[in-house]
Amino acid sequence: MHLDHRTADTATAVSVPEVAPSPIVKPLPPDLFVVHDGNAEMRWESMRGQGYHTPLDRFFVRNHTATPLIDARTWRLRLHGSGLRSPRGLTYEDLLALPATTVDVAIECAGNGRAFFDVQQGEPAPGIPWRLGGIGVARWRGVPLAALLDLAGVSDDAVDVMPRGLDDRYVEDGIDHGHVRRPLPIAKALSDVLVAYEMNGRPLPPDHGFPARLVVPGWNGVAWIKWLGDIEVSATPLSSPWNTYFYRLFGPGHPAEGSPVTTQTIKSAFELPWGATVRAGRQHILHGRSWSGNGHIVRVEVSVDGGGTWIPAETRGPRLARAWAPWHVAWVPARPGPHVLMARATDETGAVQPARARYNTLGYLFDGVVEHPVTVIR
Ligand SMILES: Nc1nc2c(c(=O)[nH]1)N[C@H]1C(S)=C(S)[C@@H](COP(=O)(O)O)O[C@H]1N2
Ligand SMILES: [Mo]
Repeated sequence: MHLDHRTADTATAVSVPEVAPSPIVKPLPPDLFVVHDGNAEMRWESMRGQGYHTPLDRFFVRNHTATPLIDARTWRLRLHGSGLRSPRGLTYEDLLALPATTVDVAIECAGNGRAFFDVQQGEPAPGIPWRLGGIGVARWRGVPLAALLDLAGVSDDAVDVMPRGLDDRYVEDGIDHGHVRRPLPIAKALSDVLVAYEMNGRPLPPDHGFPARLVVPGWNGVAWIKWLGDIEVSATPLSSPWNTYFYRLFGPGHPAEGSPVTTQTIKSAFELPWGATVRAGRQHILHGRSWSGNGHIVRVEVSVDGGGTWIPAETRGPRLARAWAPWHVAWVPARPGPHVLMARATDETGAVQPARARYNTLGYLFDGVVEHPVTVIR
């Protein structure tokens, strides 16, 4: 393997990525997605009958600007900063030639579930009004970040690691926040983070970060920088708008300066259309999945009477920590009319989904029990 020893300056001369004609490259058929401007939410009914992983054709997309089309032949990943003794650049071939690891983990946007702060709690928050489809589980393959930093001579005094994307600079309300980037503490960076180039056995699709993205198990989606261009390793603390302002919890019960969102929270979803129609007097098997950033799911209960009584659901298949636990429960609806279905999960730390989520001004980490409307017909 020939590692590229070009310095930071010459390595920035890589060609500027092309921008695709639409913000998201892959097709977004309405039976698989709800589109929110340049972002696409998976419809949960599209997971019905699927295996453990989310197929790529229905995997949610969250872009601050638009998917860039990057040429792997000219692409370089630049490792630089005061915390490295031998900064270097890697080509796509270099990356593929290094020993790789595979993990099955979920990526979830911190704003997943935000719509329910408004519709269930009367506490609207700005941002993409995701219901529960801002999550997916994939099999990711890539090189441990620890191995790359080792090659670049990470020093003992390194404290923060800042990956940065090659997509356009993010401009909001006339403020240019620069390229999407967010620091990770060195301890997390050296533990289980991957520089991934494969998703479900395929090269990363353009919308999910081709040629390489970060995989940060258990941490919220924004830490998983797509279209990696460079990674700065610093001996002094780093910050970006994505950890000082965006993706911070502000509001009652939170510190005045806010606290950064790192791990994800606990949630459950039914693999049913929103407002599904079901027939009375016959048995239905309700399927769903629950997940938590804290660890694996130990219990799921379902209510078909708006929270009056709870029935234990049966989990099937794996229920990996940092991915999800598929489950099902039988239901024979007796009475026609509108019904509310609820699912409530408990994880290995004992965390249970509350009836009401704790509000924060930017609407992150909704963990409340979601009221899923269905109509029972004769
Ligand atoms: N470079 C870059 N990386 C990014 C983003 C982005 O806009 N640009 N969005 C982040 C956010 S907020 C999320 S939730 C995830 C979404 O990953 P996906 O589109 O592959 O599902 O990517 C993260 N990485
Ligand atoms: Mo996100």
